[in-house]
Amino acid sequence: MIRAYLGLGGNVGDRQGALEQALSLLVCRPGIQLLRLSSLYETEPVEAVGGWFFNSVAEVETSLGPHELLTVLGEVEEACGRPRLRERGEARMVDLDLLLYGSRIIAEPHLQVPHPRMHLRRFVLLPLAELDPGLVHPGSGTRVSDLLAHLPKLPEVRVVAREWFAARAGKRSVS
Ligand code: PH2
Ligand code: MG
Ligand code: MG
Repeated sequence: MIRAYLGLGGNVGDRQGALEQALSLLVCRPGIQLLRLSSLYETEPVEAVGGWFFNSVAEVETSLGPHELLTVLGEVEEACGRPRLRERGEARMVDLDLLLYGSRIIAEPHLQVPHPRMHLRRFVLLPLAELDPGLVHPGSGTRVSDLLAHLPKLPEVRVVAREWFAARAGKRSVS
């Protein structure tokens, strides 16, 4: 079993609903267990078209290999309404990024782990540091909390909700 970290984001429509749908689909898939989920953040777009994003980071345990996991993320994105063919930076319902796969470093045309821009992005590092500030970024050997400390405070990243997925799922089940 490998511990992996996934970046969740979206800036179209019901942003929280879309991320909840993606998580619900992910946890149904064999070989993926959700261990922890960061708070939900509202974040200023970085080199992207459209409005502010909702972002979060999920810590999962998986028996899937990195390529299989990437395929599942693409399938869940598609099931949530995101087209397979897409342009970089376009507005999107759901974007699921493989940030870290254990301490593996993978540099292939279609799979780069750690995610090649994660160390530059506050909307990734803040939720990740919330889960595990001492986690070491395998590319640079630097702790996530140290990477975060060296980033500027802008573009803005602000907490929207702490217990968002379990809370809404719980409410749904009693209503
Ligand atoms: N994702 C991008 C590009 N820019 N900006 C924010 N705030 N959040 C994102 O998830 C995001 C972005 C590419 O996937
Ligand atoms: Mg992305
Ligand atoms: Mg992506």
